[in-house]
Amino acid sequence: MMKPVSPPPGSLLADRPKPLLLRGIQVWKECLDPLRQQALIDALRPVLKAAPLFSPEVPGGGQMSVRMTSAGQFGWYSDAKGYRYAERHPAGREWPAIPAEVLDIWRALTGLERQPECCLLNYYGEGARMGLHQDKDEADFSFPVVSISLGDDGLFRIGNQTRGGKTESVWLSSGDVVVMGGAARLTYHGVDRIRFKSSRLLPKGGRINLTLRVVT
Ligand SMILES: O=C(O)CCC(=O)C(=O)O
Repeated sequence: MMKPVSPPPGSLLADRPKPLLLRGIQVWKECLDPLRQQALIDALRPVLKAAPLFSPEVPGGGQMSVRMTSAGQFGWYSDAKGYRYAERHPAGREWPAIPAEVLDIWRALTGLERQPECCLLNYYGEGARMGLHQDKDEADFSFPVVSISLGDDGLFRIGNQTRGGKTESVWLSSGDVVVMGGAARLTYHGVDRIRFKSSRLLPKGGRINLTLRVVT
């Protein structure tokens, strides 16, 4: 199991309660205060301008209900040919850099020098969901995945290391951060639904999830 980092005084995690541990997944409730959440939204605005959201196709046909974009050296991408990382946005431009405010959270939660190469931004509008899946398009599973929730509440479902079996769920609220590392790195997970307009962080409602991953 990946041990939670010990926060130095004054750091992002100082005075925060210890994370919940659900099947080895760390759930840091209320990790980011409202000011930090707003600073993240402000930092994401230029990312969304440079790399607008798109609706990825899924290999079996159809489109995901979640709209996506990325920042970093690689963006996560899906179309009829399959799931993969791409060096460019579908419109042809390189992905914008990952904002420093986001990298600070990665560093505080993982204690790693190595930086993530992809910050996938998922936007859940009303009715959007994400089915149970593993994050396994990366080269090295010894690096954790860090996942930041902003905006409306989302019902996060946690499964097992293989498909099927019993699952358990937890509501993720704005400012919560999830770390999937160690033996929990390949745990199946997904988002069943959001509580649309449960938060006022995003003026038009919805949920943003930032998923940080080392890719190569
Ligand atoms: O939205 C979330 O909380 C999870 C996102 C996710 O599972 C993914 O991008 O792989």
